[in-house]
Amino acid sequence: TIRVPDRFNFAHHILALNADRPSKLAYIDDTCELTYGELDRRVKACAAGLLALGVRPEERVLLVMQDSVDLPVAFLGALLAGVVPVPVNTLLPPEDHAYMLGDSSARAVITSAPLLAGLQQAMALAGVDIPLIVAGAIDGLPHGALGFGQLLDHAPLAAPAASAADQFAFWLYSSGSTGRPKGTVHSHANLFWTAELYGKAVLGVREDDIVFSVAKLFFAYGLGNALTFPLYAGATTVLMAERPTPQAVCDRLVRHQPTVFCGVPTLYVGLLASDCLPSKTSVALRVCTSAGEALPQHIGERFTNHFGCYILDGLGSTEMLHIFLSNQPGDIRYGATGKPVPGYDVQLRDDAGAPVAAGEIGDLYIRGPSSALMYWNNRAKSQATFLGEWTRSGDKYVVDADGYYTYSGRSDDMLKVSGQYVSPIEVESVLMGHEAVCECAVVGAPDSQGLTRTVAYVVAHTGREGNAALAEELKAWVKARLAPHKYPRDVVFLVDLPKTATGKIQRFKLRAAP
Ligand code: 3SK
Repeated sequence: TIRVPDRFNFAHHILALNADRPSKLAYIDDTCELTYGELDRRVKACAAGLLALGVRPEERVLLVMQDSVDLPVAFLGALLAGVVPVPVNTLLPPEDHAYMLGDSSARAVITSAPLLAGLQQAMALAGVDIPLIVAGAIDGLPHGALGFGQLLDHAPLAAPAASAADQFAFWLYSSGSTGRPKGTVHSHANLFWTAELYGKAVLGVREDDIVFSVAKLFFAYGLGNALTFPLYAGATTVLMAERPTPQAVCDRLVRHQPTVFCGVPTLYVGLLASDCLPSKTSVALRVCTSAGEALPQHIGERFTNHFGCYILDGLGSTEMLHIFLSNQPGDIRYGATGKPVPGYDVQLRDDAGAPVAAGEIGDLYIRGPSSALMYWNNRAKSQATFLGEWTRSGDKYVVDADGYYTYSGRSDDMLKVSGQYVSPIEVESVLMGHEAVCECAVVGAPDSQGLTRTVAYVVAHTGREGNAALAEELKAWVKARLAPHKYPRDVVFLVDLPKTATGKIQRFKLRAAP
C-alpha cells in the first residue's frame, strides 16, 4: 500500500525525485527552456524571495500568470516556503480578480507582463497595496513593483517548510451556479495522490514522455497534466501562453513532438475539422486525454482512426483535484466516461440519498484521498459538498451492467462549455443590465457535434426589435463584462418565455427547443 509521510512538502518531494537529472529538460515554453537543475535553483530562490518579501507560511500569494516556465517556479517556490499559491484564471475580468484578492487576503501577487494593466485595475478595485511581482519582459516596472528575476536573485532557501501532508498547500477557485467563485483548499498530499492514482497508474506518464496540455495550469486539469504528473515522472512539458486554437496546437504537436497530449472536446472537434491537422507520421502521440465535458463518441473514433492513438476520456473536478472516473488503456468505450480510477469509489444516489440501480440516473458522489479540505470562507457550501469521506460532484450519471459510467447532465443549472463552467444565472443577470432586455433565460443546447453551446432566449422591451443587430449587440455586451467563454453563442428572441402557473421559467422547454 502507498503511504504519504505525515511530514510532506510536495515541492520538496518533486525536487528530490528529480535531483539526479539536472540537465534534463523540465519545461519548454514559447521563449525558453528550463532544465531540472535550473528548476531546482529557481524554485529554492523563489521560496526564499517570497519569505524575504514578508509573506509568511500559510499566507496566500495570488498567481495571475500565463503558462510559461515562471508559473511552475512560482507555484513550487511558494509550496516549498509553506506559502499558499492561488493560481487564478487569467481570462477573468478585473472585478473577479479583485474579489479573489480580497477573499484570499493575498499578501503578494505575481503576474505576467501582458496581464499587468488588468491586475492593477483589480488591485485598485480591491483597495489592496501588497507586493506586486511581474514576470516576463516589460518596458519599465510600475513604481514599487519587482521583476520576477529579482525574486530569483535570492540565495536558495536552506530548508523547505516542514509542512504536514494534510496542511493547506494551495487553492484553486471553483465556480458555481450562484454566488462568487469558491476558494477550494487543497493539501500537499492531494497532489501526491493525483500523481500516483491517475498520472502514474492510469495515464502512465514516463520519464521519456513529452507532455502538452491545452488546459492551462490555473485549471485543476491543467495543473495535473502539465505540472504534477510530468514532474513526478521526470518528463518534459511544453507550455504555451496563447489561446489553444487548432492552429497553435497543430504547430506544437509537430514542432515539439509530444507523446502525451491532454485536450478538451471542443479542441478535438476543432483539430479534426482543421486544415492544419497533421498526419499520423508527423506527430509522436502515444496517449491522449479528454475532460471538461463528455467527449462525443464519433470524435473519439475519428481521432483514433486518424492518429492510431486512444483518447482517455475522464471526469474530474476542482474539488477532487483531478480525474477520478476514466476510460483506461486497454479498456476504452467511446461515448462513456469509463470506470472509477482505482483508489476512488463512486456512488450514484437518488434524491433521498439511496443508491440507484444500474441503468437509472443518479447524483454522482466520490470518495478518494485527493478531495479538497473545504471552500474558504464558505461554510454552507463546504457542508453541502464535502460530506465526510464523500464529495458531491453535481453531475448526474448512469452506470450500465458492465460498470461503465455515462454522463447524463448536471444536477444544478450549470452549463459546461468548452470544458469550463458557465452559470446561466450570471449570464442572465448581465443580459438584464442591457436596456433592450425585458426578460431572458440562458440554457445549454447541443451543437451539430454534440457539444454544449450557450443559448440566450430573450424577450425584448416593447419598441425594441429582436433582430440580428440586437443579437450581436447583446453578445458583445456580455463579452465585455464576463470571461470570454461565457457569452451566448446564439441569441433567440421570443415574445414570451415558457413559464409555470406560478411564473417559474420552464428551462426544460427551452432546452428541448430545436
Ligand atoms: O473537467 C474535468 O473533468 C476536470 C478534470 C480534471 C480536473 C478538474 C476538472 C474540472
